[in-house]
Amino acid sequence: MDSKGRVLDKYSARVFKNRKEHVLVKESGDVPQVIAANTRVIPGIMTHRGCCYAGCKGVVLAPIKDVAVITHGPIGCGFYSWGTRRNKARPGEDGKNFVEYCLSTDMQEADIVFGGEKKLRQAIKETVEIFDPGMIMVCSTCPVGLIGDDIHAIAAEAEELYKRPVMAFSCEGYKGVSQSGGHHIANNGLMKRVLGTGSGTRIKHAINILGEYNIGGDGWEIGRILKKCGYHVVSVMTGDGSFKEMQEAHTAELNIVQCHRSINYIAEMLKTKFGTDWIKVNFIGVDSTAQSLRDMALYFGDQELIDQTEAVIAEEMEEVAADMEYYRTRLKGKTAALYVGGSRAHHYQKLLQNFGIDTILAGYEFAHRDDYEGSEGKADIKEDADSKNIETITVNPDPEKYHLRLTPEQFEDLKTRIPLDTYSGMIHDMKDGAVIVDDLNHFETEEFLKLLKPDIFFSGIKDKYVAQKGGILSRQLHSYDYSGPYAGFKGAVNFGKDVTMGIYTPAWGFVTPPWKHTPMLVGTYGGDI
Ligand code: CFM
Repeated sequence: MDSKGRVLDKYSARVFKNRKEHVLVKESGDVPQVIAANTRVIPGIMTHRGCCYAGCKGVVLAPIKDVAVITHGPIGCGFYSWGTRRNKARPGEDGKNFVEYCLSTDMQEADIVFGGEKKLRQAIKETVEIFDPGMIMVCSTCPVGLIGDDIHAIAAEAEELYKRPVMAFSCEGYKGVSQSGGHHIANNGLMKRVLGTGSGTRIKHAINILGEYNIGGDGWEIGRILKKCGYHVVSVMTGDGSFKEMQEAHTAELNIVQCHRSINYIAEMLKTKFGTDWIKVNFIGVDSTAQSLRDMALYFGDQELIDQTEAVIAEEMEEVAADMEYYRTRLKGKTAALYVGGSRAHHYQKLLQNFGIDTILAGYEFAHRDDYEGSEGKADIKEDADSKNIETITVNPDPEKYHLRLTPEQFEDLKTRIPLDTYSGMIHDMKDGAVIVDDLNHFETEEFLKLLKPDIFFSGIKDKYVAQKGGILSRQLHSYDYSGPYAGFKGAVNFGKDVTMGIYTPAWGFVTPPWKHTPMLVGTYGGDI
């Protein structure tokens, strides 16, 4: 029996029937493999997923530094979405940076019984008086949807009163099956009210960076490289982002997409509305960074830009070559398992390859089939009740701002050479025999780790200690364990250094758990025997 069979064998027939569709062993050959994804977790299974509010407020909206985001709900949701993600930001043009604040209506029992609208009005008023932000966003948590507070009406009223945009997001935690629904809701809101609403006109070699959240400073490092190549970055969505910059998103000639899962909706809607093409990039790993830069230059087809790109790649590669080689000698031949949200389990495989580390298991928490199977997989995704629960908005070409950069012939030609308007997915890049797991749960994590014995398990705070206490090195790919940046050329060296330090300091492997030598349970019988 293979590892998949051995792990799933312990399930009851019903659970087995469900989970077997979410686990694949990569097969050789070109036959596309299908995986079940973006479906409900079976009740009772310990999943590592988050909620819709986490995806909307925590992931997409919170990094926008010049917007004050108010969590309408009991304080716990606000607290747990406060600073737990390392999306760093510097004050913007107006000198403001709300990223480090946690604004919440702190709903109490009386508000649940009698309604929380009064409190929300008051919270918006205080936000205006204390912070005077250029824009306010309100995000709902579960009870708000249950009791029916009309946050959209209150936002419209406040907008009128305070003469500034106030947007509301109905992103109650229970909507959809994971945080992925929240990404979609946030994308819809930004598209409706923010993106491309400015008055600027197209700028040469201007780009938007989509799906880059500046975790550990990644976005800053990517921005540094892009500027050196000669690009003008109009806006970043949304790491260290600014709503004012996003309003000018239509002035870009190209959109580059780092995290496909969280923002593919915007990439496609910007294409429909403004005609802006998008390409899939990956700035994690030195070779993939170089490839992404080359793809971008090829899109523009400008010789000066192509030459400058090559010069930047040569210079940056040269700078990191000795360190990369050193860490490669220390890490070559090691194996890794990766389990992260919806894109990093793919992106980081490229960086691991730079050090000769093999990925033997990879999985996403909440990705959809196209993130595994590639854009082709999207064609036969069937809508279910949960996905229909998330609004899909329709956008139309903007009569004034719509502009196609390429002729249809140029587009078709480039499509064969660069990832234009398409994403190839994770499965495509995995080795034969590697295991791919969707929504890897706590039980399966423990079992797969015991069976496959990777040298490193890359995951997050919820699952990290299970591995670590089992003697397997664990590094967090969400927060980078407070290190970083890991993106680009220099980031790759930081990553190599951190992993090398971890591997050669196998502290947890030296610990003998107390139950190995001391009985853990001591007790007496109570009552009459
Ligand atoms: Fe995209 Fe992200 Fe990810 Fe994601 Fe996330 Fe994140 Fe992530 Mo944590 S947007 S899908 S919802 S790359 S917070 S910056 S690390 S799970 S793999």
